[in-house]
Formats: sequence, structure tokens, C-alpha cells
Amino acid sequence: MQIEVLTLFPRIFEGPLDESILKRARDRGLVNIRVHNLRDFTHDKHRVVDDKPYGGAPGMLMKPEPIFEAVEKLRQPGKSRVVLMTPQGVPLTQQRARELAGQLHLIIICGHYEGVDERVREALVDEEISIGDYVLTNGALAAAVLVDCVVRLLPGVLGDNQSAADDSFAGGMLEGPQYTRPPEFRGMKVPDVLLSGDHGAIARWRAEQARQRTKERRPDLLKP
Ligand code: JCE
Repeated sequence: MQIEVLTLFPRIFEGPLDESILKRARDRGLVNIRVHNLRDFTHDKHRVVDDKPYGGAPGMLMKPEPIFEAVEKLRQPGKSRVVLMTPQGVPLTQQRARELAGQLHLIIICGHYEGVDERVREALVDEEISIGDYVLTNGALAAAVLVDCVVRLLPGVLGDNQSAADDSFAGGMLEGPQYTRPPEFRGMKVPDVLLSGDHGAIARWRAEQARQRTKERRPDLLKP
């Protein structure tokens, strides 16, 4: 898979994409991620990327020209999916991430300021995604979250153990409590059943704990 990120803040991506599993995936050639500075697609002396909204509204919008120029240069007809990060987008879910992981070429536009000129949506964007109902200062961190979420699903990126963990979340329940050594720490004991060696009893206990925790914290996940 090839991913192009279009942003005004390319350095925001340096940290998240250059560590751990994402770094290894890139080094192994499982994904090719390029981060492009939208200012490089301007032609004026001051490399202006924003302007005031027509009709008078507070704040600034991203101008269409640099975004059009970048997408038209990078997109490959019939192959590229163009995604806009925006608070107005559909919420990111594991299901949507799996769907995007099946694409060959993603172009991710990070919104900045109060939004982008509507003609970007009209003419360039295939889908708009939000990472959740809370406010960020700009779209770059949202795009980094999307990239992380999609890249870990690409074939070969995770080991088998971690892939299984993904399946369990996809199974729609929260994980219950987990323990490692020592069996007693500052007076807090590991539940006896986990030390019992009775794998049937352990499986039943885990299922019940997961159900309780999900009911308590995320009842929305239990609804059909
Ligand atoms: C973004 C902004 C609200 C106006 C571009 C936020 C947030 N949870 C979220 N998912 N995606 C975002 C996001 C994506 C792109 C942009 N902002 C800040 N937020 C209203 C502007 C600007």
C-alpha cells in the first residue's frame, strides 16, 4: 500500500510514523508513506494556503488551489482513494479501517483552520472521516491516528499474537482484568482462578469479566 499525507504540519507525522510497529512496517516495505507539505504546492512568494471565508465567518479556510494541485499530481486514475480528515466526517470504526486497508493508494488530506473550501469536497474527496466526537486543533493528529489504525491491518505488519487481539476487539467486547507476576503485590492478590490451572474455569471467568466490564463501561457495544 502507498499512503500520501497532505498537511501543513509535516513534522507532526515524524514522531508517530517513525516508531515501533509503523517504523518496522515501513522499513520492511509493507507500506510506503509519504508526507507532503501543502505549502510546496503554492506558487506565490509567501506560500499562502489559507484565506477568509466569503460571506464573513470567523476564522480562515484552506484555499482550494494547493490541495487540487497536490491531489492531481499524486492521484493515479482508478487506483487512489482520497480521504479528507474533518470533524464533519463519518466516525472512524474498525470496520472502516479494514475497508481502507484493502486499498492500494490512499491520499489523506488533513484539514486545518476552520475547514477547507467546499470545492475540494465536491471535486476531489471520496470520503470524509472524523476520529471521534471531540475537538482537535487540526487534522494532522487525526490523520496520524487513521494511518496507524490502517497500517497495522496490512498483511505481515502484526505478529499472529497481536492479530488475535484485534479479532477480540472486533468481537465487540472489552477485555477484562489481566495480571502478570508477582501473584501478590502490595497486598493485592491475583484472582485464585487464574493460578488454578483449570483452563475451562479460566475461560468462563474471563468471559464473565469481559461481559461485566463491557456492560458497565460500554453498554453501546452490547446492543444489537
Ligand atoms: C480538525 C476543527 C472542529 C473546526 C481540521 C479536526 C477532529 N475528532 C476529530 N476527528 N477529526 C478532527 C479534525 C479533522 C480535521 C480538522 N480541525 C479543527 N475542529 C471545528 C475546526 C481542523
